[in-house]
Amino acid sequence: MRVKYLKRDLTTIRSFLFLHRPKTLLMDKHTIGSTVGTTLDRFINDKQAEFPFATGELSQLLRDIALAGKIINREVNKSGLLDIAGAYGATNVQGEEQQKLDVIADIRFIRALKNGGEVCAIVSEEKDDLIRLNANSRYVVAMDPLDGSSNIDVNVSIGTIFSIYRRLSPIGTPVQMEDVLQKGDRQVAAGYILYGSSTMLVYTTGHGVNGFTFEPTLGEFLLSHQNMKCPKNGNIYSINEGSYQSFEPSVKGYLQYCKAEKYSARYIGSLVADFHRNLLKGGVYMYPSTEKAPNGKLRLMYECNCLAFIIEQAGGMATDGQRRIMEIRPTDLHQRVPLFIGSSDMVSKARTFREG
Ligand code: AHM
Ligand code: MG
Repeated sequence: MRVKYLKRDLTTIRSFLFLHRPKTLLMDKHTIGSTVGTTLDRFINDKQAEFPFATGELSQLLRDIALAGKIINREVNKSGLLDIAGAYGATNVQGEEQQKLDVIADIRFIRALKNGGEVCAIVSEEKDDLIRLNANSRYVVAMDPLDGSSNIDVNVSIGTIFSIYRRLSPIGTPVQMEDVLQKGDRQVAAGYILYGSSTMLVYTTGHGVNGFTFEPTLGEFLLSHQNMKCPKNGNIYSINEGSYQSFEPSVKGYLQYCKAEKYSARYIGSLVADFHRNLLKGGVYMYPSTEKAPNGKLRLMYECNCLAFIIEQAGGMATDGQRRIMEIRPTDLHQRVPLFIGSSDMVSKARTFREG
């Protein structure tokens, strides 16, 4: 009898304790009410306030580029569903087959920059000649609207690359070639948009590098990678080793070194994606001269200079195997140069093989 009462009491106590247990929340209030973070627009505005004589034109231009990036992101994301993947049926000035999305991205970018009104001229990978826009504007843009586009059909990451220069000739006069053919160290801003597992915009105005991830439901780029730094050293090398036989002895020598060091080989064949990975993890990307491409494949004005500016701002290095990329004076809109870019120790090491 006593045991029975005891059991009943215990049950009552347990029920009491259960009902009055301290409440544990499934999510703490910081997580549930966390802020969305800094939007790209807000970040650009805040940074502009740091320059006392800024006119807001560069900020507007960066916003125009971000808008074009959002539109291209939309097109890229549905490319498997619509008839916009695959070859366009024409070749560009470098004799490369254009993809439909190359052409779409080019049109979208030029339109966004034209409507924005802050640009006097554009150099595009997809256009033979200079595109002249508003002569009353201050800025020149060099861009590859969609890099790595041979990867579109197979759903692999691709990117947009851009460089911004301030014109040298007076505003209101026709744009001159000297406004456009400036060395990379004259860039006022540069960046890329990576259409990857998420879409990211990374840019610099010469005060460090910041990365923004696209939040599709808000339609905003949000600050996700503040003050990005490239590790000084790494263990990833990225190169199209299929062309090994035609590499210079110095490049072959460095590749032997990478293997002896047991580095990992990673090559997507999409410059922005390969560059982005190496920027975050540490590594070196190389496109040296080959038999097929004696000056390398990549273009100085809208592929190499832009990424060189970003990597230097992140503490890394970019050379053509010997010279600093940003000190090479362009003589042609579509000029090619070999590229060695990434962690400073790795790019320096590659150079030592050339020096013997
Ligand atoms: P593209 O501008 O025609 O897309 O060519 C540039 C691309 C880079 O993204 C990539 O790193 C390189 O070409 C790959 O070239 P390869 O296939 O010769 O390795
Ligand atoms: Mg390209």
